[in-house]
Parts: sequence; C-alpha cells; structure tokens
Amino acid sequence: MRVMVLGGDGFCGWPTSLYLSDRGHDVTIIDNLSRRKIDVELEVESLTPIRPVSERIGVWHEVSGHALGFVNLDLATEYDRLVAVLEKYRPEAIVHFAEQRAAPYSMRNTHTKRYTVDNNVRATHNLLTALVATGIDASLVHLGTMGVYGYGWSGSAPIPEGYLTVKVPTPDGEIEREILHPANPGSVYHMTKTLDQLMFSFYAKNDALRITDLHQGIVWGTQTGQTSRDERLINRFDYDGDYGTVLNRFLMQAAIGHPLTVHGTGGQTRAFIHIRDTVRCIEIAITNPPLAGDKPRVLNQMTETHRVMDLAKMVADVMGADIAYLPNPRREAEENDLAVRNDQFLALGLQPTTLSEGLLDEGRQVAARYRGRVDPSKIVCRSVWRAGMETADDLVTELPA
Ligand code: NAD
Ligand code: USQ
Repeated sequence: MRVMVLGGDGFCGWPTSLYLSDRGHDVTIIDNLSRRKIDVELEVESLTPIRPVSERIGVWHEVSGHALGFVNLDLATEYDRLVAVLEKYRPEAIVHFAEQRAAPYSMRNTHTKRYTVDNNVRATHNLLTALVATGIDASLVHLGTMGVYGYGWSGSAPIPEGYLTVKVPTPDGEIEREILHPANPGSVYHMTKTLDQLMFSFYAKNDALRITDLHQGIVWGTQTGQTSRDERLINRFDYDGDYGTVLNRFLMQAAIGHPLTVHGTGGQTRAFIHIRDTVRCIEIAITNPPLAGDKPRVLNQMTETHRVMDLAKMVADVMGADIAYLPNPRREAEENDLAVRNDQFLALGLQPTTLSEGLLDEGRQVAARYRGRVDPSKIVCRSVWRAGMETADDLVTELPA
C-alpha cells in the first residue's frame, strides 16, 4: 500500500515507518520536526542519540534497500501544501501520529496549552477537510489515547471499544442508543484527543470518510526489529519530566541509580503496550479499514494494565533501585481501577508482548549505554496542573558513578 505516516519522525512514528517499509509498503513520512524543536525549548535531549531525519532515511535505504519519502510540512498551518502533497502521493492509507502528545507539556503554561490545542485540533481538521476536498479515498488511522475515557469512571466495568449502549427515557418508554463513550479528559492534551473523536464522527457521517481511531495506552520499550539494525536508526527515548512516560522513566532511573519517581501513592492504574506491538497494530489497522459510511472504528490499543506502584516495585526488585514517593504534580485520582476490552485487536491476530524481565532488560541496556547523556535536573516532573501545586526538588544532582 502507499502509506503516509504523519508524525513519522517521532517515538511511535519512526519505528512504524520502518516496520511498514520493511513489510513492503511504500511509505512517505510527513513531519514538521516540532518534537525536535521542543527538545531545544526544554533544553533536554532524547536519551538515545537520534540522528537527523535525512541521515536516518539514508541509513534505512542502505540497510534495507527500501526508500522512504519525507516531506517537512506543518499540518496545522500549511493547508495548501498538505493538499498538494496528498494529490501528489495519492496515499491508500494515512497514519496520523502528528500531534503534541505530552500531558505535562500541555499543562506547563498558557502558551503550551494554546499550542497543544491549536496544533492538534487544526492538524486533524486540516487533514479531514483536505481528504474531502481532494476526494482521496485513503483510510485514515489516527492515534488516540486511552485517556479519552478517563481512568476509573466505570469502576471495575471494562471500558468498551469506543462506544457505549445507553437507554434514553422518552414519553413512549426507553429507547436504546449507541453513543461515543463519555469523554473524560485529564489534561489539555487528552482533551484534544476527545475533540478529534467528535471531528471523526462528523466526517465519517457527513462525508463517508473511512476512519479508525486507536485508543492507545502508554507505550514503553525503545527498539523494534528495524530500529535495532543500525545504531543510526535508533528510536528516541524520552526520560524528562514532560515527555518521559512512566515505565521507560523507571527503567532509565533504575539504570542510572536514581530513585524511582512515583507520583503520590502510585495507586494510579494505566494501560500499557510495547512499541513492538504498536507497530504491528498499525499494520493490522491499515489492512482492516472500515467501509465508507461506517461510523469510525475504535480499537483499544493496549495489552495490559498495571498500577504505577506495582511497576515501580517490579523494576526496583529486578534492578535494585529505591522508590521515592513524590508530591503528585497532576490533578488525577490517587487510586483507580482500570479494566479494558481489547477484543478487536486480539481477533485480528495481535499476539500481545507483555511485561517480562527480558524486555525490561532492553530498557536497562539502552539506559546504561547512554547514561552519560542524562541531565539529572530534567528528571523530576515540574509541570503542575494548577498554579501553586507542590513539586519535588531534584533527588540527585550528580549521577552516581
Ligand atoms: P512524538 O512527539 O514522539 O511524535 C509526534 C511527531 O509528530 C513528532 O515527530 C512531531 O514533530 C510531529 N508533529 C507534531 N505536530 C505536527 C504538525 N503540526 N505537523 C507535522 N508534524 C507534527 O509522539 P509519539 O510518542 O510518537 O506519539 C505519536 C502519537 O501517538 C501521538 O498522537 C500520541 O498522542 C499518540 N500516543 C502516544 C503514546 C505514547 O506513549 N507515546 C500513547 C498513546 C497515544
Ligand atoms: N507517573 C509517575 N511517575 C513518573 C511519571 C508518571 O508516577 O515519573 C504517573 C503519572 O502521574 C500518571 C501515570 O504515571 O498517573 C502515567 O503517566 P505518563 O506520563 O506515563 O502517561 P500519560 O501522561 O498518561 O501520557 C502518555 C503519553 C500520551 C498517551 C497516554 C496514554 O504521553 O501521549 O496518550 O500515555 S494513556 O495514559 O493511556 O492515556
């Protein structure tokens, strides 16, 4: 298939682009490299030394014999160029990763709140209108988030895949309706994903666009079978307080001798998926699109749930780290249950990669190898959900030998 990967230079997009290319798809990456610019703004770098995009693409060609296309384009602000690129490449499938994806960054200050909304909502809407205007019948696969559902809203009842059947009281008795699961975002970032969902519903209904929305859990791991073929293809690894996600952060912290930074009691339960399953899920989604006229197909892209405290204890046991319980910079439930249905991916053939010591070891090795690149002052999370909330001081100022 001719596939466009929007956001194909990012943590999920780069390994997905290589995976799809390796599987014989004709892949073009669209990315404005904004994520690399945010690293400059935050004065932090990926733990792994990621190479400039043109070098990455050249090395992939050298190693695999496959060519990857690349267009530097801002989806949120360059609508006319987006239309021209769609008309030139005429993709059969589009994978949309291109949004500002860190909840803490989205809550950092007024500028980052506005940027996250402007960037994410405009990028998604520009794409939808460009598909309608050009008449290109590509199936669109978007990366949404488990966070659209909120955590714990339905107690121990498993979260369904996107839709909920409800009974509506009427004067003539109850009628049954299927509605989008109530949106319950916990950050400005998560709120943009709930807005995306509404746009998808509208454009699927009005213009018969074929849309799949993948409600993905927290992605962990670093490398895939493709990114590990040459060090110059290495995937990014975010460890800082804004972009680093919890399990990868714990692995990195343990590997460098930093206490594991649990927020609050660690009773938060979240959904997880390994990066190797992310790339497989994307191929499953592009090869199983909904039909024109269908409502958006929603799949929960996760393989397991864990409590933050349990992850910390497991990493501490395996790798011998201390655990620090820190003031939580977020407004979120201290404890929650989370049961999630993922029947559709399982039925479509996904064989889940679940947490194991072997996979934890990959994180340890990556972190140990690049520990010299860590800036300890960037580890503690300092973006707070409301002005005045307490944050921890740095736990370590110099890395232990
Ligand atoms: P990332 O920040 O590493 O990658 C996003 C890429 O999109 C970056 O390369 C960035 O430069 C690009 N981009 C952003 N705005 C753009 C724009 N306006 N025009 C063109 N390019 C733009 O993020 P990621 O971790 O790879 O996440 C990818 C997607 O998956 C996001 O939409 C995110 O919400 C979703 N997701 C990620 C995770 C996770 O744990 N990383 C979990 C669930 C869902
Ligand atoms: N947490 C800690 N210690 C840390 C970092 C995080 O205890 O050092 C806690 C947080 O307080 C939170 C949980 O771990 O309760 C998860 O935080 P996270 O930063 O790992 O993940 P989150 O902010 O939810 O966002 C990430 C991705 C986002 C994606 C989301 C999927 O950055 O793009 O949408 O995971 S989900 O969580 O399923 O909504």
